[in-house]
Amino acid sequence: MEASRIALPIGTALDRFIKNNQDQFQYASGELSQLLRDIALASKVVNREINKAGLIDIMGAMGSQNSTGEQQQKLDVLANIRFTRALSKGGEVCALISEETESFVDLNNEGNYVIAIDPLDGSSNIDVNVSIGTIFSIYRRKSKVGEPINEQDILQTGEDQVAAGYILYGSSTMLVYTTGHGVNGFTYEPTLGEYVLSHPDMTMPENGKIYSINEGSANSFSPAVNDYLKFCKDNNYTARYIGSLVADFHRNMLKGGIYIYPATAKDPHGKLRLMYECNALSFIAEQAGGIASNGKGRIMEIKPRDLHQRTPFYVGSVKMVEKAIGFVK
Ligand code: P6P
Repeated sequence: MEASRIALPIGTALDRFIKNNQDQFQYASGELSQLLRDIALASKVVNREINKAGLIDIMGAMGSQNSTGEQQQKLDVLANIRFTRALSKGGEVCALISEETESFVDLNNEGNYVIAIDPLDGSSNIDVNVSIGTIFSIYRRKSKVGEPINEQDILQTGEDQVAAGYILYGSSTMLVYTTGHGVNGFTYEPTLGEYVLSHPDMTMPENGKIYSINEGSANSFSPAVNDYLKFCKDNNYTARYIGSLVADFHRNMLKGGIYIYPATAKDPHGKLRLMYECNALSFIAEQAGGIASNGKGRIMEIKPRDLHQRTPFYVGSVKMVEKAIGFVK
């Protein structure tokens, strides 16, 4: 039985919130707290660079590709450097999995955590000033400190996450995370340089009328997916698709809804990546009372085979995801 928590007031600084909730965490030695601070610090630097992207020459493509063959935007590379540097200096992370690097990065320190991160998701939206995000999952190292990093450290199932979160660089910048005790949202106050509690104990509405999918690919959706989309239209649902996963997910967290990226002709296993996109958002969704599925079962039960493995993704309000899975299963 969890000790009753004294609810912290809106406006509580992130550092204070982390400290007050540190004892909830099974490894309460403060390491995870430091790791969350390291992520928050890096996000403030990335946020600053995003906010001035239009003013200095960091917009546009690098002319290089990332590990999954996608065009790297300059801010993708900058964000990856910033998070890698902050996590390496923080000393709590021994290995890092990133969309931007082919293999895992051994940070050569004695940290007890492994992080999987998409440093800047939706980066193709940077040049058109649409919200983008950072997504991260945190795992406990399985191997002993001093032993080499091994596959058991790197390819962990979503159920093994000890924390997960996202940063949304939108009309305001928000950090939303869970350590398995509910979900809390913090809004960045730039004049203070602080994240402050703005959305305590976030819960995803059980139902909703917003569906989020790229219908431009409908010709290659399965008949079952198209049958579900017809159900949505017949029931006067609203279509909302920003094309930036964190932004679409966050809206559904607040208003209720479903986000779907199914298998398509171009991406027969789905486009989104299990390790650094879907697992983190699935942990958050479930902690907020939602559901996350690959169309057959829980995302968080998928045993990863590869760092950059893709999966179909159905995530959002319980009633909506259950309905959609009823069509596709
Ligand atoms: P499409 C961005 O590249 C991303 O990974 C997600 O942020 C977004 O939801 C999705 O891909 C958009 O993909 O194929 O609809 O352009």
